[in-house]
Formats: sequence, structure tokens, C-alpha cells
Amino acid sequence: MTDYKHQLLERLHNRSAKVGIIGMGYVGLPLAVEFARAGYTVIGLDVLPDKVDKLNAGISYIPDVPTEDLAPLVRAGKMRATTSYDDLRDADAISICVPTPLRKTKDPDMSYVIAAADEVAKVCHPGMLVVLESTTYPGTTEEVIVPRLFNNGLAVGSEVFVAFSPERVDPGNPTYGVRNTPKVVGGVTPACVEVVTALYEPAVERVIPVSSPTAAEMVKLLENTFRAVNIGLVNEMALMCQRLGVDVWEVIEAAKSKPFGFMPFYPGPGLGGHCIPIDPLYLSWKLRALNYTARFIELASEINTSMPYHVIKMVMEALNGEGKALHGAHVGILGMAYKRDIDDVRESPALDVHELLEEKGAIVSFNDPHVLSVRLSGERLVRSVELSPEWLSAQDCVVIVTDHSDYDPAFLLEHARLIVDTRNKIGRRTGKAKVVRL
Ligand code: SAJ
Repeated sequence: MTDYKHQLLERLHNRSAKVGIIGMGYVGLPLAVEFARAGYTVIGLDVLPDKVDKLNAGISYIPDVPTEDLAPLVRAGKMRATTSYDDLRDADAISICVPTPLRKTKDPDMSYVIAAADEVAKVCHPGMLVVLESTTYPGTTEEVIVPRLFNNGLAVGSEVFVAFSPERVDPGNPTYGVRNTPKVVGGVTPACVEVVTALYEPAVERVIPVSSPTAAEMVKLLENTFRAVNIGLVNEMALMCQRLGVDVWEVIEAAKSKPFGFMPFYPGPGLGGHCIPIDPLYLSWKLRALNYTARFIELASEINTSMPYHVIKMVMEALNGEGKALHGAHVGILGMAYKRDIDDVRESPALDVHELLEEKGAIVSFNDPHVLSVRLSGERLVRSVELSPEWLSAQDCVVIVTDHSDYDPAFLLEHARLIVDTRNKIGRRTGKAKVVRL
């Protein structure tokens, strides 16, 4: 009986292991670089030939992975890319880092994970470790990955090893990257835990084993549900403070003075990004199938998705205070990205604000120094306008939706006439413009 576990451990320990990574995006590429730096030979698989060509030329397309970090690894033969699963046939370990978005029906879209798992099953061989990193509902590893490998006739835990390890990549984070962010791992069997731990240990400072893949899947969902629910809570606090005539920003700042038992979150125009609005809905979807309603998740989602509508109401009331109707008013949006100082507009509340304002008859334009254009529904392309005094003064109302660092409050106060500030960007500063704050 071949001892595949010890053979694999040996190849991982002496770095002769070959590691395949499926999905060379903001999760897979940084992981590939850390694995290659650790000494493994890495093959990154992506379905987009353009990405594969760039990577094989040593060129990075992910801001968090500088080309000068990638190129030497490619030149040294420690890393290459491919579009063909055949190139993974002799991999000792494969890490699946593909997207897990939502369908239009707000149900999980598992198509990328299933496609990858089906392909991995075709190239899987005795002695291989398969790790799923994509954020997903609890049970996915056992219900989607394991059966495909088992159907291949491979015994999990002795011939093939399977684990889940949640990605914790925070794009643009200057402090935390793959190496210094602890890595949670959950193996199907103790042998799986051993080998998945051995895979990551040379590439990350701390590996945190948990008792099962489902526990590891749940760790990630707790992390991001924690954020979504607390953001929903603070958004509701903002709605309550408005009714009470209390400044929610002042309340949060004062609450932050508590040195224990409190963590600040901030109200805003809604919840954007490809993680926080989506991951908790994977959990609530799974629990509905188990006849349980995840009330906090659903309530937080309801509040967070209502915030763009609240922003429209604020704009209407602010214009009304100036004797103007929203219909026919020129409204300028500052910031289209889902959070400050990035260029990502996925699930951005600014998209909702833009479309809702237009539905009410406003004449809408936007500025975002990081987002040169966006596609609204119906594939309509809208371009960012220059942040000029002329543009600002031509707006009946300016709405700060994303608090990019580039925005200078004094400049906005000087040239805008009316500002609705959903991010406390202006703060307590005063100037020519009238300011209404969330
Ligand atoms: N937001 C608020 N109020 C807050 C915090 C965030 O309205 O107090 C909004 C943001 O404007 C944005 C959305 O929520 O629209 C999500 O913001 P985020 O800070 O959670 O940023 P993300 O989506 O980039 O989340 C990522 C996550 N990382 C991973 O999933 C690996 C999350 O777990 C991180 O905690 C987060 O980055 C982070 O801390 O920056």
C-alpha cells in the first residue's frame, strides 16, 4: 500500500512539489507569488489567454502584485501560467481560487467552482492535495469537491487529500498580504489537515487548523457577516439619529473612546464590493435549505440595500430646501468606486444612486479619480467628468458617495452650492456651500 501522504509531505517539505492555482485573480496571483517565493514550482491556470500571456511575460495586472516581484519568479522558472488543465496533471497540490458571485436571483452562483472541480477531477491523481479557497456556503467542499474526486475512484484521506482554506486577501491593504495574514485550514481527514498545513506553512507566517472544511468555510462567513451586520446596524443608527436630531458621526467618535468592547463602523450610502454584500447571502441561502431563517443577515441586507434610496431622499429634501425639484436638477456624484481610494465598482452603491437619481428625472454626472467610466444598466457607458470649479458650481447638488482621499473638502465647499455628504468627508468644516450630512 503506497503511503501517498508521506510521499506528498516529503515533496512539500523539500519544496520539490508542483503547485497548481486555478484562477489568477486578486486571490490566486498573490498566492501564486508567495508559493513560488517559498520554493514551490507554481503553475497558474486561468481561462483568459490574455492574463496567461501577461503572466508568462512576467507582467502583473493585479495592483497588489508588482511586476518587479513577479518577473524574477517567471524568469527563474518558478512560476508560469497556462489555460490548459493538462498542465496540472503532475501537480502535487491544486488550490481553487475562482469567483463565487450571486445570480440575479440572489442565489449562489457555483458555476465557476463546479467547472473547476470537474476539471480537477479529470487530472487528479493519487497523492494530490486539492484545496478550495473560494468563499462559499458551508458544506461546499464536502458536497461539491469530494464527490467529484471520489467518483474518480480516489479515496479521500489516503490517496487524495481535500481541504478548505478561506481566502483573506484585502485588495489595496498596505499592511496585510498573503504572508502575514493567518491562514485558516480545514481538512476532510486528519491526514488532509497535515498535508494542507504543510502546503501553506512555507508561504504564510501562521496556519490555523480547524476541525473540518465546513468549520473553515464558516470562519470566513462569520468574518464577513460580522462586517455586513455591523454596517447594517450603524446605518440604522444613522437613520435613528436623523430622527432624533443627533449627529451620528459625533456619537460614533465618542463611542470609540471606549477602550474595550466596541468596534467602530460607519454609516454610508450602502454596501459595495464583491465580498461583504455577497458572502452572508451564501450563508442565509444554505440555512434556508435547512428551514432556518438567518434573521440578522436578512435584516442587515434589507437595511444596507435601502441606503441608496435614503440618499435619494436626502438629495430630494436638500433641493427642496432650496426651492428646487429633483426633476430637472443637475446632480453631481463624487465617487463611483465601492470604497475609498480604489477603482472597483462591483456592487457599488454609487451605481444605484446614479440610476435612482436619473429615474427621478435628475441630470446626473459623476467624478471619480479612480474610475474613468462605468457601465450602467443597459450597458450604457458613462464617463467620469473633470472635477473643476465650473462643474461643481453648475450642479444644483453634489453628492459625496465615496470619500476618496483626492477630494479636498475646502475645494468642494468653495465651488459647490449644495453638498449631500454620505461619508462625513466634509466633517464640521464650513464654507460657501450648504452641507447636509447623513
Ligand atoms: N462600509 C461601510 N461602513 C463601514 C465599513 C465598510 O459602509 O464601517 C462599506 C464600504 O464603503 C464598502 C463595503 O462596506 O462599500 C465593504 O467595505 P469593506 O471595508 O468590508 O471592504 P471590502 O469589501 O474590500 O472587504 C474586504 C474583506 N476582505 C475579505 O473578504 C478577504 C473584509 O473581510 C475585510 O475586513 C475588509 O476588506 C477590510 O477590512 O478592509
